[in-house]
Amino acid sequence: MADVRRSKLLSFWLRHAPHKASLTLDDSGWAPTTGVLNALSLAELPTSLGELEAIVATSDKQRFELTPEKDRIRARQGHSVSIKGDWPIASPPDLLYHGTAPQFVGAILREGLVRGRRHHVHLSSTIDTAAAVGRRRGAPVVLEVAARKMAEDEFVFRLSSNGVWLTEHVPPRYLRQLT
Ligand code: HQG
Repeated sequence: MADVRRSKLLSFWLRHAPHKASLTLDDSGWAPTTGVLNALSLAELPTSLGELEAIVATSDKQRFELTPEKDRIRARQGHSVSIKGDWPIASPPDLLYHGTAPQFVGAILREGLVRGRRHHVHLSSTIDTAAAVGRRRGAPVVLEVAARKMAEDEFVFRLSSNGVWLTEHVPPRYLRQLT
């Protein structure tokens, strides 16, 4: 599916490697739409603005957003490149969830959830979504995060506009393995 290829390329460029598409992201992660369309064309995936709008609108996880003027585009979260971001600080529910793979659980329960190359650890508001994230790597393991307790202990949570909860580190004392 060409749209999946386009979507994967957009994720790669807008989260991790804008230089590969000769793009420069601003502090909030925005890139010029014309630059992205040019890069798609150079990647032999010529795309009209209308097609790009459709990819943004139909992305299953609502990964991208366009400005109302459609002159800029960005990934809503998931970056490893250095941007400031403008994800609003938000007050989390009692519990959030993280889906992962069995081989990571030992390390996670020892050192907590770490963000690795990304800006944040990604948490989901439902067990089902967390299980789907974990399933990308095989049989999923779901961890419950005592998010409200963390917030009470001064950990900062942010909420991306596609509903992913973001925080920098979850120490093991706030984690409980569910599956
Ligand atoms: C694991 C997808 C060992 C962590 C999804 C995860 C998500 C540790 C992996 C988004 C660890 C990082 C992000 C520790 C964490 N020791 N392993 N201490 N702490 N890990 O891909 O959360 O389709 O960077 O459990 O839907 O899996 O790309 O993060 O397994 O929202 O839009 O290290 O990516 O969205 O992997 O997924 P990732 P993630 P997209």
